Amino acid sequence: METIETPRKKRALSCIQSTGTPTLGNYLGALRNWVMLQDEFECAYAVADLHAITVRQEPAKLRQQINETFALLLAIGLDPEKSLLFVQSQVPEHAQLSWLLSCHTQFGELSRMTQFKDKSAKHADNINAGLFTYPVLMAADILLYQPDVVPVGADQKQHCELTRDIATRFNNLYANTFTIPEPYIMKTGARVCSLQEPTKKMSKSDENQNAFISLKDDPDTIMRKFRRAVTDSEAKVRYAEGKDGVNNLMEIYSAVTGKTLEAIEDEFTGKGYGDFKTAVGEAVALELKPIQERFTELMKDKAQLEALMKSGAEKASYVAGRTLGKAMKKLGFVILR
Ligand code: ATP
Ligand code: LTN
Repeated sequence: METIETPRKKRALSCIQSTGTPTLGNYLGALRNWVMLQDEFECAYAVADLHAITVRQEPAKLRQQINETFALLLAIGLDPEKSLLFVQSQVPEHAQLSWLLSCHTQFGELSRMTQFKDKSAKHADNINAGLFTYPVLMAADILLYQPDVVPVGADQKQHCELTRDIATRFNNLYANTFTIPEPYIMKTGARVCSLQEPTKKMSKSDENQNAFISLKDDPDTIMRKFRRAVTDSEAKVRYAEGKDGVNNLMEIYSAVTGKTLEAIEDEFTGKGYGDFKTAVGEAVALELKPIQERFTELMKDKAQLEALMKSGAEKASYVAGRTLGKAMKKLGFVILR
C-alpha cells in the first residue's frame, strides 16, 4: 500500500540579544516577521542573552532585560502554543555546540565580520574573545534547530552566510548533519536607520536616546524623537539619494502603514517636514500601543513568565540535544547511553 507522506513544515529560527529594550528597527527588521511566519513555519525564537555579555553588562540590568525581552516576544504576538520560545542561556547545548563549531571556523573568517570590526572599534577597551567568536555561537543557535530560514535584518546577512559555510564544511568533513539555512530578509524595514545619524543603523545600545525609538517609548516620547529626527534643508518629502534622513522616515512610514514610497510622496506634496514627522510619529505610536499594553500586563505576572521560560527551555533542550548528540557522534566522541 502506498503511503502519502505529509511534507514537513519548513522551519524558522531567530534570536534577539538582551542588550537593551528592543527598538523599532528590531521590530520592523525582524520581530514582526517572526510573528508573520508563525502559521506557515515551525518556528523557534530565543532571547540571546549569552551574546549580550560580549559587551559589559550590569548583572541586575541584564536580568531585567532578559525578562523584559522575553515578555516583549509574547507581547508582539508570538504564541508559545505555536512557536518554541526560550532563553538561550537556559539551553546549555548552545554553548556546547559552539565549541565544536569554533574548531571548524577559521580565524580569518571571523576577522572579516563587519559587526566584530564595528563593535571592537566601539568598545576598544574590551575586545574580548567572545566578541570575536560571537558568530560561532550564533551558528550554533541556528544549526541546533535545523531551520530552513533565519528571519533577520540586513545587518545579519554576513553572519548567516558564515553559518552556511561552517555547516557546509562540517557536513563535507563528516556526513550530513546540519540543514543549510537561508537568511530571510524582508524588503521593507530590513535596515531602519538612526534618527540622529541616518547613515548608521538604529541600534538599541546607542548612547544617544534620541537616535532610536524603543518599543517601550510612550506616544509623547515617540513624537518628540521624530520631531527631532535629522532631515535636510530641502523641505520636500521625496525619496532620493543624499536624503538619508527623509528616506529613513519614509521607509519607516511605509513599513508601518503599508503605503508605497510614491503614495507617501503624493500624500505630502506641498506639505513641510513638520506635518510629515507628525504623521510618522502618530503611525508608529498607534502600531506600538497594543504591544505596550500587553507588555505591561505580562510583566505583572513573573511566575507565568518563568513557567513559560521553563517549558520553552525544556522543549528547546530536547530538540537541541538531538542535534548536538548527532554532531558529537559524527566527530568521534564516545557517547554514553
Ligand atoms: P545591539 O545594538 O546591542 O547590537 P541590535 O539593536 O543590533 O543590538 P540585535 O539583538 O542584535 O539588535 O538584533 C535583533 C534582530 O533585529 C536581528 O535580526 C537584527 O538583524 C535586527 N535589527 C537590528 N537592528 C536593526 C535595524 N536597525 N533595522 C532592521 N533590523 C534590525
Ligand atoms: N547576532 C544577532 C542575534 C542572534 C541571532 C542568533 C540572530 C544571536 N543568535 C541566531 C539569528 C539567529 C544579532 O542580531 N546581532
